[in-house]
Amino acid sequence: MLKKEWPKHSILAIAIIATWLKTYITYKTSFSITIDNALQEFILFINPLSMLLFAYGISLFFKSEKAKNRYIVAVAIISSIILYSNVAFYRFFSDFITLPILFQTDNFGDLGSSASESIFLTDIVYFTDVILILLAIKFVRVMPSSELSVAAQRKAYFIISAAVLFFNLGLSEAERPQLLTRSFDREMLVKNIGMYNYHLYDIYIQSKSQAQRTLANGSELVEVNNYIRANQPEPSDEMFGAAEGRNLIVVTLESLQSFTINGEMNGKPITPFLSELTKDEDTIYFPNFYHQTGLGKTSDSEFILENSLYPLSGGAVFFTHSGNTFNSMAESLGNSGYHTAVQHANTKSFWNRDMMYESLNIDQFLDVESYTIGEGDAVNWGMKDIPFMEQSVEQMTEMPQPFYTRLLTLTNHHPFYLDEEDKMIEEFNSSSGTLNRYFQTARYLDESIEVMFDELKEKGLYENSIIVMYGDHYGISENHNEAMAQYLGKEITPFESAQLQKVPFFVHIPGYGEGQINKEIGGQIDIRPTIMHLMGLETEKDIQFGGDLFSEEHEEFVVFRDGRFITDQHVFAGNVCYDIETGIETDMASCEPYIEPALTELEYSESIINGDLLRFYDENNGQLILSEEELEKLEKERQQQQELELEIQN
Ligand code: GP9
Ligand code: MN
Repeated sequence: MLKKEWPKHSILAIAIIATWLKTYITYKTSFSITIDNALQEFILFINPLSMLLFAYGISLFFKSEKAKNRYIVAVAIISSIILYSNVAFYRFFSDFITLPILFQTDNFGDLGSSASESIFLTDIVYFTDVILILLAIKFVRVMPSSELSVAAQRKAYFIISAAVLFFNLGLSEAERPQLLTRSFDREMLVKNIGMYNYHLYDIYIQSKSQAQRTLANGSELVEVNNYIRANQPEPSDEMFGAAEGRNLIVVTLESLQSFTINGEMNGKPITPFLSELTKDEDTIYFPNFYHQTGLGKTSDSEFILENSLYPLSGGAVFFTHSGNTFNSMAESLGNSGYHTAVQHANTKSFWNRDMMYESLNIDQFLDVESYTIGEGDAVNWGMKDIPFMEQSVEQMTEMPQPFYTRLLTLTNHHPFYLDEEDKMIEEFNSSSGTLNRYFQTARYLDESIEVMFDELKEKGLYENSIIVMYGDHYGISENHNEAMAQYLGKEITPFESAQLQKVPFFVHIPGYGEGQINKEIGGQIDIRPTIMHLMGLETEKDIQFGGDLFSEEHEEFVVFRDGRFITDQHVFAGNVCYDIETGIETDMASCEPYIEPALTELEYSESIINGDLLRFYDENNGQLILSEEELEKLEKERQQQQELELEIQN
């Protein structure tokens, strides 16, 4: 027993400081959280504090010293378990835990085995604060409590706690505007509001979306349906059915941005094959085409392509809503007699694909198990694209025809590593190794596409197929702006950043003969209607936000997942309106009329996903599936509306 008597709330103070420091040290040692400046470091340092003050502070309401101490130990243990679970999870998945992941553990096929490999005896250090607190309780003698002004002290304590919370939130808001309302990634949240607050926030967001599904009913779809019916462009007569009955091969060009197409690096073409293809008589190439993905990256692009819905603002819809009802392109083609498949040499549970593909009604998923990856066939994330293409085309020869298959490439993926023998051009010479290597992996991806074309021809599949290729999302993030500016020879403004979201989109129809560069401004949301119409399938009854890029009526309005948008004349980015031709800032009034519609589209799409609303829709007849009461209610509303109109007329 220590001789000296310590102030009354010593145990509480020791607990707060111990857990606080432990959390910060864990941030620095067990996660790779990117810190760009001193303010970010400061926010990271203080962010555990607000929650700890509150959680430990509850102990002030306990009368007996014993109960108080027990409670403090309980808080220390629970917070340690939360932190440590994240550490173990991060070792394997480089991500923080989010609720849906906990409920979908069976999707993480490898979770069980990887968990045991991610846990070590020495991890006991993550419980250092618990041990310290137990020691303090045993050895520190605190002054007996005086009943004096306990309530007033408590009040002061919680006012200070609240002040700390608001100080933290204020700094985060300054550092990362709209952190809690706009798109985000988990690292950014942990970095700004801290691990403990992040979990509370996550619980809030997830239970909100669960509640939305439970409370949702078919009548919510009425407004969305009306909006969509009013905005669907008619298919183009000329292109409708241009590829009817053919096999459909869709290739996802991993991380490929449009600047690589017809682009050079140190005098060498980056994508010689694809660049040549833009001039081909059987190819329609869209240079003004944008990705619209969010946190779900590749999986978001797949989601948009299959459904022509926007992905979610928070989290990957492949993870959060894989149980929903969808009306995918695969389902429609399947109903028209197509065999549908995805070919991707990665583990099937990545991005929860195995689950989601069931919901999208994809017949066959050829995952890593279906490929033979020999010596030297893998690099970076897995199987190299060239052997992948060779084996994929071989697999196609086994598929029942006509088939619709999607090939997901992998080599041109961050961090863009490549074996010496596969480097066909030099590295770039900027300060960013990422950008420097990107040119080489993009060049390799290009080569693999040529291999695919050759193989298709050799296997006799080429003539009777249509090949569609699109870039899934950016490869070079804004972290590399300086290097990118060096390459492009211009400063990367928010306008340029938005323009860098352009990804290639190719439609290649062997024998078509009228190939062209089509300057129509469009986005991934338009892929579904465009392809479906080429395949001769009507989409007039489908719930989809995109439009056929070949249609005369197609509207040039591309909404990014984060609310930025492009029109035929303007780019709205960073809350500034730019002229699309010059990139010069213009009057906000020019963008103003589009701000609401952009958000409306995103919100409608979000409500469909969160409410799982397509379960209330029959795409065969375009009818809503409504209950008796909903029908009655709608009928009443309609009558009231009619009466109102009559009154106005009189
Ligand atoms: C992984 C591949 C890459 O299977 O789709 O995913 P990304 O990181 O680009 O979303
Ligand atoms: Mn990707």
